[in-house]
Amino acid sequence: MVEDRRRPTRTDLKISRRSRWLIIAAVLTGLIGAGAVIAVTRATGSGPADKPIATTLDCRENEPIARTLSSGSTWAMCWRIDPYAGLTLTDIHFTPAGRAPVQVLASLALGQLEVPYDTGVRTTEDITDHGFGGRNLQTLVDTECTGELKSSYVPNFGDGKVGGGEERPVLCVEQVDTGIAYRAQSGGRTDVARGTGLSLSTISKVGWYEYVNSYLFGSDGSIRPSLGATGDLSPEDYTDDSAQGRPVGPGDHDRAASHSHNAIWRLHWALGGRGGQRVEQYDADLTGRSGPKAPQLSGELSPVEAETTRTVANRRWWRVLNPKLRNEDDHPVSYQIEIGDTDSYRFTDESHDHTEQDQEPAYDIAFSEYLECERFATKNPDCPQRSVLGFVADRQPLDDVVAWVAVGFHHVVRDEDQSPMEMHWQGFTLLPRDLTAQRADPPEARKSINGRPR
Ligand SMILES: [Cu+2]
Repeated sequence: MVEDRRRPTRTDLKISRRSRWLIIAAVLTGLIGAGAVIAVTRATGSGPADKPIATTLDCRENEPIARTLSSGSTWAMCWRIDPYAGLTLTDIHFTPAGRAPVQVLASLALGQLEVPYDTGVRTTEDITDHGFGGRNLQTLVDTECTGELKSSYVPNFGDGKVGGGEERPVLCVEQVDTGIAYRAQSGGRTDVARGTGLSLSTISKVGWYEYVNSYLFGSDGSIRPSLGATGDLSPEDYTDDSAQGRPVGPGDHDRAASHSHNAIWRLHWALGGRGGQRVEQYDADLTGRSGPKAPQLSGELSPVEAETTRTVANRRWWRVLNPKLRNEDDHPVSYQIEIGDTDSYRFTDESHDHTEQDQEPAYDIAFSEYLECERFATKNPDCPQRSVLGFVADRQPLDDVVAWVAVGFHHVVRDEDQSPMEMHWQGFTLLPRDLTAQRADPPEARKSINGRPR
């Protein structure tokens, strides 16, 4: 992807990636005690707002997860292990401090993970061909998780109709420090607070790679899905071509092939409940005019009314809203989808003849109308359409919205990838936009500030 198409605001994602990497690396290498970086995890249901929302959740397979974070706000949801998608979160609710719960998503999971090598000799579709569940889903131990391990029944093969299965600890639930949430100094006083986040993660080993499938739910209502990759480089994928790999051995020897980790997440929206969801795209651009001190920009939201695919651009983001659900300022409640750092891609399954048009990235985000069988972005079985491009082809109007967020990472191998590989991360951010009329947890001295201060 060319540089000017990248979104400029990647700080949040980078910080969360780095801090998570530090935490995982430090814990795995035993350099720090668990308490040094990570706050003590509260038991499920112990927070003041946990009980009401958690007890209303009708979770079919496992007990609900609920945590009240530093802001006094609560996240609550159900979880299960899908044989293919792996960790699948459903009925995701956010309860801002002192307010009523708001459903955000009906479900959230990986929709595909493809790893094509630059040599063109190999590609794997890890979700549909191998699966993040089943035996690929790893049993976790305390060194991998400083919080609480949760068990689920995991079939050994497919849906478990044959071959049996086992109840195993596979989900790590941690409460993590997310740094300074806010700081404001004026009139001789300083208001400052740190934030916490609820981190849910599993590990799946597919071939030589081991993936950390992670979701971070922030005290600010944010959600950060991310995928970390470690394990080992594929010993079968080395090349003599210097344009398709980098040497990891001494001198110019042993060129490990470059490759891509093309991930896509499936987000079934349910802001205030399923249906009645609307999508908008925001774009801002220079007007060509200038004020006395700076160039003038013009930005606007435009409706995305029918199924479609879109690509990232500078100063572009999307939001899903429920026009009937309003905050105390009478603004519609929405969530913003921020795609940060990505190497845009086209799934190999969508590029059969490798024509010039085939080489263009297909999309960075797609919006489709919910259909139960449309679960995977490519190689989708038992459905009229095989892939996202097929799902959106008939341009149905959007109401029960599924967003497909594609984030690619082109992995040019370095010496540090041996061995095991340093963790590399890819992901994106969902931010609440106008869910509450102010931040969920204003300090006492700031509670009166809602609009231009008089
Ligand atoms: Cu890689």
